[in-house]
Amino acid sequence: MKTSINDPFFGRYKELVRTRMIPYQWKVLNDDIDIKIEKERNDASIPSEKSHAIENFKIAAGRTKGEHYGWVFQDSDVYKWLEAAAYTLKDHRDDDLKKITDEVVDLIADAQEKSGYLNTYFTIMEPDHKYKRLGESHELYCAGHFIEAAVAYHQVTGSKKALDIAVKLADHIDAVFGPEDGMIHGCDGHEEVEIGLMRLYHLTGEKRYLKLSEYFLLQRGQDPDFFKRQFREDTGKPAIGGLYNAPLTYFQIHAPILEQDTAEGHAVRLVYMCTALADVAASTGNKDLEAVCRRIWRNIVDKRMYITGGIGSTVNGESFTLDYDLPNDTMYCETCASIGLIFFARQMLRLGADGEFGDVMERALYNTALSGMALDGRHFFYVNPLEVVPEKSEKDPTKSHVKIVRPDWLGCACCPPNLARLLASVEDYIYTDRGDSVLVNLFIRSEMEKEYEDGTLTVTVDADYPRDGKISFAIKNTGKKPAKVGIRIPGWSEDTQAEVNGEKTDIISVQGYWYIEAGSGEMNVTLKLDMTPRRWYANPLVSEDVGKVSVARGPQVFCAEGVDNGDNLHLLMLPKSAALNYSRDEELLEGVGVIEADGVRRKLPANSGLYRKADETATEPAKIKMIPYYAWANRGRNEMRVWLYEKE
Ligand code: FUB
Ligand code: ZN
Repeated sequence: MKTSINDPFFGRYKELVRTRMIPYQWKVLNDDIDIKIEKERNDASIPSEKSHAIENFKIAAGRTKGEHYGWVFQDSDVYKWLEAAAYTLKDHRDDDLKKITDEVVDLIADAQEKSGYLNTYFTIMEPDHKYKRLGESHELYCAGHFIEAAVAYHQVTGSKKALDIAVKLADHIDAVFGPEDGMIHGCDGHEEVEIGLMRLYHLTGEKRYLKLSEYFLLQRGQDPDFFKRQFREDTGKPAIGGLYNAPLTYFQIHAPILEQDTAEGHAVRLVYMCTALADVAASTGNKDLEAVCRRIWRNIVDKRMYITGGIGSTVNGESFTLDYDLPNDTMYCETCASIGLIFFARQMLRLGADGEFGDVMERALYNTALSGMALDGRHFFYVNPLEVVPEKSEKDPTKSHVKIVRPDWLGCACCPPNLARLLASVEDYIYTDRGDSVLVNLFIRSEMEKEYEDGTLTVTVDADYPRDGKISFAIKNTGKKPAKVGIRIPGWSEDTQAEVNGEKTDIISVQGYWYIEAGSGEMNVTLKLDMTPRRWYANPLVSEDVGKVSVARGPQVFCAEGVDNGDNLHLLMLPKSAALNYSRDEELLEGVGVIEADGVRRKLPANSGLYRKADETATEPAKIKMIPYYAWANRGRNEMRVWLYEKE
């Protein structure tokens, strides 16, 4: 299946990745730009003086001398950047960038040890402690990111060198880890290598990589004391303070993976684990693994996901907490976690054609993932709140992780290059090839081509989405056998209209997809999604959202900002009956939809005392103006709120 895009909305993002993110991040990784690197929360131990990521490789490669600097997983910033650059090169020939990326691959090759081992921290700082503190070491996590980058780079450029490093690394890991005597019976504290190994398996067809990925997954929870035992026994110095004491749930090792039912622990780890699990399940047909994916998926979507597609309710361990615990102002909602949820949804679509997977993918993509970056492509959120009062972030230590505006860069820079690689490859999420059918999951102007039986199936999507809900599909089948194209009918669209070859048609949706039989020749399908702005309410068990309402149009959740509505957004109320008026403002925030409503604002009482016997509920009219959530915090220091109080 070949896919290309030419989309007004994501086209801008892809250009931003190519022209801004890639060059900017390259400079940051080389410490070649004067920026302020912020700690992601108040914690003196966070390394935030510089990135040093490329320098670490130079030292490990023996090209320069010095010490490793940064997080123990700093290498992964380079790998994710390389992967993003690879996707960019697929769209655009760029000899200068290709020269840089080839040199990066050379540098990584030089940093790789003869055995195949690759990790600058341990090569430089603790060569005798490799794989001895897997709970914190991120050695396999980094390996997974390199393998992902190498597969992408090889696929785009044909680079044999990148692939050779990856194969050597994977073979080395395969020789060290496994159930046999004399091998390490363990896994990494942070899932990721499982994803990389599956990508290498898909590229090479080498079953050992699939087996190893499956081994690491099934190893989770088999020996719950493994990480702590390693910590106790190793004489090296801990690289990440506090991980020693992390609960078993943090690493998803509290129970054997086949017995896990709920989304527990560190959110990015959990969704990376599920991504690999769903991939292995889809690739092997293992129903037990599939059942775990489905159970954890249900738990996330029904009880632990924000309306913005954010996940992770607490800064403590960057983790899930409990069902319906979705605080709006102390949450985590890490950008990487929503990116991981998108990865997970994509793999779930291989396990079953269920529109909910597409709905969640779209929710996370258009809201929290995009909110992770400023419109200029050079500032990034790690944490994506649903409610911000700047002074509280500045003065309340429990909210130090809730940034008010996106920093230039972060001490822990996992999110910016992760977002770059997602956006640079967004076309890979639009379609799912299910063998007997092709699903269209996202409404992005694009073209998909697939060799099909005795001909070619082409689907061309024309859309200006999410600005407009009209989507046209030109389906061409040059073969004789009819092809099946499943178009996602979003759960949020209340009144969806359709035409086939100009004739109004009823939509028969099977689990959220409408299947079109495309015989030999060409046909045109038009979908009109209901883009009416709508109110959304949370399950009343979400205590934080009781009495509150949020507003969305299509896939986009909207929010109110202080710059449009004044401070003290908690005094603002959206009446149940107020019309939600939508318009476009091309001058605002690079062109956004705006929703306005006649609201009210609680008046402040004349007596400024803190407590009173009678509630003074006097209100005054107030115009409410809302913008898409992803675009918030692009106009300076500012209050923001997704959930507004509702007035009867
Ligand atoms: O541990 C590596 C990355 O750093 C995680 O994925 C993020 O959540 C951050 O903790
Ligand atoms: Zn991140």
